[in-house]
Amino acid sequence: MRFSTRLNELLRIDYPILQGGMAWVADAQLAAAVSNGGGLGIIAAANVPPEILDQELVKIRTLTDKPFGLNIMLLSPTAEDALLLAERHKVPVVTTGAGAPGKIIDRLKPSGTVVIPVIASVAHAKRVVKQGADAVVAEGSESGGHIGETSTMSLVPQVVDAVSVPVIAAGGIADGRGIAAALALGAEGVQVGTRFVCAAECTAHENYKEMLLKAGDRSTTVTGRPTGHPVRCLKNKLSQAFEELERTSAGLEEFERLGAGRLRKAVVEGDVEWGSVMAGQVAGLVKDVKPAGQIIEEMFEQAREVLGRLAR
Ligand code: TUI
Repeated sequence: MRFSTRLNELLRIDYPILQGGMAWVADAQLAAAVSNGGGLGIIAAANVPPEILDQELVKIRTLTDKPFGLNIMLLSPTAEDALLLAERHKVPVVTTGAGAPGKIIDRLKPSGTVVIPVIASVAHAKRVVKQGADAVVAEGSESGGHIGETSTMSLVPQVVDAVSVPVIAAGGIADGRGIAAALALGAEGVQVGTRFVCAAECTAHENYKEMLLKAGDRSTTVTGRPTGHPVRCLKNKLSQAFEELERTSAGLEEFERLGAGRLRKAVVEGDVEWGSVMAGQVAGLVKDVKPAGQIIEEMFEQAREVLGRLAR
């Protein structure tokens, strides 16, 4: 059953849920499964070579006729290529992360592309809305991957008070209770990453999924703070090596050398000891692998139950 906020109209979806643009994880297969399940599936451009991303954008149209998105990671050297591909393929929705999306908004808005920056502070939210963003994802520090400093519980209501476009809450949401909480904070939708890594359609390595299924409430840590790009991931040998670098106040080159290629190593090769197993603090809530459509249905069913109980 449909669950409606302003986002449903903006994105032409049945459930106000976006799948996070997870580098190496969010491909056409996962994104199509989420879109077919009534949410907004998102392909991650990340550092994907343009010719491969081009193929993914062709592929998703063969897998779904529903709207979908492309996430452009602004730190990436391939961000400009991703922007060109978004234009060429007339991607309905573009989300951005890890930087200032002014240029992306300028280039994509005239053609009617919905642009939704992921932000981690009130100042950044205000700036992108002034630049023409259609909505914002307010991403709290519970999230996996590259994070800001403020938790979802504190960030979302402050962003809601600061802007008039729809706010999508991200970070710490893996079930219907999280959706209900996000709505209570004033969000009109949610973005979910970690839970969808254990979608049946997700092509991440089995070892990555296994490690997530075994994770608990204290399984994640944040590495790389000295680089200015802190990253939340599951604790393993790599995160311990990063902690050692921090203790010895190593130079930035040493962080870069240790970090290079680590996400691919975990997601594609399944090296969950020495790869970067990015995941949010809700890792401990992920207990099974099931189809993305079922994950969405069950999340909104539970949200409805919780909201009904609270209303009584
Ligand atoms: O971007 C993400 N999450 C990511 S990107 C990523 S790949 C990566 N790997 C290693 C190092 C860095 C990235 C894995 N996960 N989320 C969106 C997000 N954006 N989180 C935080 C921000 C952010 C931070 C600072 C956005 C803007 C910003 O400052 C821009 C400004 O102009 O103030």
